This record gives sequence, C-alpha cells and structure tokens, in this order.
Amino acid sequence: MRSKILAGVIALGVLGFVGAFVWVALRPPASLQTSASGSAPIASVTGTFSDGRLDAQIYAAGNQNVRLEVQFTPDAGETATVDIRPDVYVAMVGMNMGGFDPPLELVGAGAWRANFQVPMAGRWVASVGFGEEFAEVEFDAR
Ligand SMILES: [Cu+2]
Repeated sequence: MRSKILAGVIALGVLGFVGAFVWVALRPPASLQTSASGSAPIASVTGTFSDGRLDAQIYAAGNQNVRLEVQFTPDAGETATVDIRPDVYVAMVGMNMGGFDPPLELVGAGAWRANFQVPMAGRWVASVGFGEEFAEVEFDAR
C-alpha cells in the first residue's frame, strides 16, 4: 500500500516536471505578446543595421489612425548613440500619391513613437532607419 502511494507521488512529480517543459515550449513567443496598451501590433519588422538592431511595430488605432513604435538597440561594444532620431517615411503601396514623414517623439533610450492618420484606407508601407540603412513594414490601414 505504501509503495503504491509512493509510486503515485513520484508519478505526479514526473508529470509536473514534464509539464513545466511543455509549458516553456508552448508558451507564446515574446514577439506575439501584447503591448502595455493591451493590443497586439498589426505589423512589425526588424532591421539588422551595421551598428545595431531596429525594431518597428505598427498598431492600429481605428479610423485610419496608426501608432508606430520604434526601438533601436546598438550592438554590444558599439559606441553608436541611441538618441539619433530615425528617419521615417510613410507611403501608400502601389499608388503614386506621395508620402509623408510623421513626427517622432522620444519615449525612452532609443525608443521613438509616432501617432498619425493616413489619408486613405488601404495598404501602406513605413520605412524606418538611418540614411541608407532602413527597414520597411507594410500594414493595412482602415
Ligand atoms: Cu492611395
């Protein structure tokens, strides 16, 4: 009787141990987790530049309003400064209607944000970077 209880306890322990590994394997990756505001980005891109990494996310705010979040992370050992304002240009995909550069505000070390409204619903592309090095992220505005 005692050995049966012991076997049961061991089985439960093994189950918990395996379960912890299964949880680690199945939990959503950090990139899919939601932002502080509670909504998930509708599009994102990572640019690998010569002196660091640039991550950009697009959040839909309704009525063709969009929020762009940018984070520049210098490579370890790089002396690149994080307070250089990235260049941003937003244009419509496949339409020659001209683009615009929404104003970015600094919200943290290497972190920038722009809130803007596109003038037309549809497919847009935001280019974010520094000079020759930039990343492009396409998104649907509605
Ligand atoms: Cu258009």
